[in-house]
Amino acid sequence: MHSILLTGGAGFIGSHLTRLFVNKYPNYKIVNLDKLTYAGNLENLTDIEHLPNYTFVKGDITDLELLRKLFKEHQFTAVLHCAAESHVDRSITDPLAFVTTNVLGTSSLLLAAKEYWAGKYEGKIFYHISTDEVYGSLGEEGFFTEDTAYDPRSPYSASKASSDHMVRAFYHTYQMPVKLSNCSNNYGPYHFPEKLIPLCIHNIINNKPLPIYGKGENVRDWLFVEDHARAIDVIFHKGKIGETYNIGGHNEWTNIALVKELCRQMDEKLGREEGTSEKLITYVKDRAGHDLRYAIDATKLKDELGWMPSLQFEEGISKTIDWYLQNKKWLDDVTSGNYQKYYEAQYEKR
Ligand code: NAD
Ligand code: TDX
Repeated sequence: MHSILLTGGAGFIGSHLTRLFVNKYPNYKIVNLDKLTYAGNLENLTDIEHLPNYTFVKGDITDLELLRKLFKEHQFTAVLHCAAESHVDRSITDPLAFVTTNVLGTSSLLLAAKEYWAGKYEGKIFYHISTDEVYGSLGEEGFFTEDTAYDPRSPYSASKASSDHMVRAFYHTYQMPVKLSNCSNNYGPYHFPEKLIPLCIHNIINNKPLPIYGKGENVRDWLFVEDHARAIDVIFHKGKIGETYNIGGHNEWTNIALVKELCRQMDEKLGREEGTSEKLITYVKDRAGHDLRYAIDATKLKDELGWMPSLQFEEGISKTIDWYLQNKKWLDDVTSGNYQKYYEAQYEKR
């Protein structure tokens, strides 16, 4: 039995995590605290919002008074901390927004939990969801393990690294019962179309250019989002207090190979002649400080807790494209309004 404060549940990964926990654990009470920034969307949760063990609260994780009030009201026994500013390109334009939410917000949550739990840590969990980007950039060889030294290189990854350090500082200094995981790139339904895969799906549907930064040779390790949520479930329930677990897909793709695979599958699904969508590929100016390669060694998670990815990439990406094709209204809704301004500022001037 848990009463859980889940932050950022209206975002991409948070909505999958909320859905998994609310459905799988009817005895748990899940309170989703989300500020509903451009990335938060309650449409992501319409299938579970009526369930009796789910409550939504609109609010900011930097609001310590609100956090104190919520801890008292709901007597939380656990925190699943997913809320963040998450897009590298936006962090290059507006780094302070990332420091505020990712560093100050995480520290405020830690403080509120520490005050409310007041040293009575039996059965309590503060789970911090983080990224592989904190480890920096790999060359052509090697993998990130849990012991790889931190070397963040973008304002986004530096803010996530800072938040990881604060979580570990609360463990060592105050014995806060923390767990952390660092995951590779996720993909799947409800992914906001500022990120590579949903952006390209959106642009292929609309016959718009597919912007590839630099030469498209950067490598990412892609994991289906539901597999990430399953890994968090396993670590939440079976992982050791004070430990970090890397989560990855064993699934490395250069950006250009990935986009060509998207084009191939979408031509087939849209009944377009083979090669039609590839013509939309457009090389644009590289991202500043663009990390070359991320790749996760998830051996610890497999050996200690038995988790492995369940989906092969070709199957996962096919499911993802189908979801976007069947949910054009979701895509149209999130790409109207402010999205247009973002898109123009990010791409038109390149
Ligand atoms: P997202 O941008 O889709 O969602 C973030 C959510 O947090 C949104 O619902 C937003 O409204 C909310 N939020 C933002 N600022 C807030 C604030 N101050 N207070 C309350 N809520 C706020 O992000 P995502 O891609 O789902 O990532 C979720 C977490 O997983 C992040 O911590 C991210 O660093 C981590 N992560 C993401 C990936 C990935 O590939 N997307 C990979 C590894 C780790
Ligand atoms: O238009 C684009 N063109 C392009 O070539 C975009 C948006 C991206 N790219 C490249 C940059 C990266 O090499 O594609 C790759 C993937 O880019 P993103 O989807 O922006 O993801 P990335 O920068 O790798 O970071 C993601 O993974 C780790 C998430 O956004 C983070 O939240 C997560 O922590």
